[in-house]
Amino acid sequence: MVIRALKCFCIVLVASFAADVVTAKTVFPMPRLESSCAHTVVRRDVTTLGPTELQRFIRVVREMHRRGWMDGFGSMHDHISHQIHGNEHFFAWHRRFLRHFEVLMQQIDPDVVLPYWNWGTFWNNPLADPVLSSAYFGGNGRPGDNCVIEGAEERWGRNYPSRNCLTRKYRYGSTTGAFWPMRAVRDVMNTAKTHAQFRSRIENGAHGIVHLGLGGDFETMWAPVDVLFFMHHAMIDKVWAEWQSRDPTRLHAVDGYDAARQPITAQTLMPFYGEEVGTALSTNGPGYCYVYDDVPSPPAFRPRRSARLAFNAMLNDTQPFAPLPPLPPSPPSLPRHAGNNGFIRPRGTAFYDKEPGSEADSVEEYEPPRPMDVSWLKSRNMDVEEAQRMQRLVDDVVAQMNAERKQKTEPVAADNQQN
Ligand SMILES: [Cu+2]
Repeated sequence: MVIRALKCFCIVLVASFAADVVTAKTVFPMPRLESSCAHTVVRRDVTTLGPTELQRFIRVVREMHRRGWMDGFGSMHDHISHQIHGNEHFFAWHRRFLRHFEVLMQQIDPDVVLPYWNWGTFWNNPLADPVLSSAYFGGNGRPGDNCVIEGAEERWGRNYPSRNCLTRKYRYGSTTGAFWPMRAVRDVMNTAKTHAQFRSRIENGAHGIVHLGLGGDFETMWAPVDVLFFMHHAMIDKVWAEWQSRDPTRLHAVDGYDAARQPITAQTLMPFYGEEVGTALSTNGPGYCYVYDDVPSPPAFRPRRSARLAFNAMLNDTQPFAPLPPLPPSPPSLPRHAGNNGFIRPRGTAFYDKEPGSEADSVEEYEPPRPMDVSWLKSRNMDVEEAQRMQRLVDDVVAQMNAERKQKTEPVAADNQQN
């Protein structure tokens, strides 16, 4: 009876939770990470989840929302935003943040894994992206109040930074504008040599354009109130993991600076979590324990003793909620798919059968993403010059893609003339 009353009290506390990370600490769980990996899971493209898997994922995030945890993530991210953006904490800190989210998901359903949103698939026409449809996470907010009223987050409210509905407000009214094609992202992967270069180019390019394009809460520092934030950042994390996979030293060392212009090393502590940056450099390092479906897995990781000790921090392990009743098990994933370079491939019927490029190929010419507004870049403390350099890069890559498409059709015309 007493326990029951306490539980109710917690829920009331969560429901009235607002605007303060100190409040968040008492009701928002911050479990420690495990010091090893019992097993390693595969993060997959959300559109390759089967219907049952997708339903389980949606069920879990709805429960997280009900418990007020999305407000906790939004508040936390907003409170330390200047420490984790625009400097070399960006990648490692967000990897830790996503893992925090995933661990809380697994407190509700241990078999659910965070999927990623591959905005590269429909970069040229995000309106056709199933992830932004009512079958997944919904698209634009409705006219007038910008509330999201379709998809997994249909009619969600939020309590941070104020009581309102969850909003999105597409950059051009009814459209987001284009995102980055993967070819331009790979161009950055191929040319960035240091962590600092890579971080700055990704953060001020492919990463920013998605936040700005979706608008509403998504373009603010409390964007983590929207689950799509975690799926967008899982994609960014995957891009980092792919860049890391090209040079094993990137799994052990970082370079660059923090917000106070102090050098960052693998021993620097991450803001808020208080764990060493080095502990977040490998996706399947202790406490992280995941790989991406189309990125080569980092080698198995043996923690140094000091790394193990670094999982400390002012974290508590409150679990004030009763577990949900069990769900039917997901269909198992195929271990390996022949002819796929040994990458782990999802199995099963995808909820949505994507045909990569089919949408984009029907248009005359690809349009590159439009430049991000200087005022928005400045309001988010982003690097205006880097964003402009990235704009030139993506413009060039898209122009090249258009030229190649023209070439593909022109030889046919030449042949016809000869006949
Ligand atoms: Cu962020």
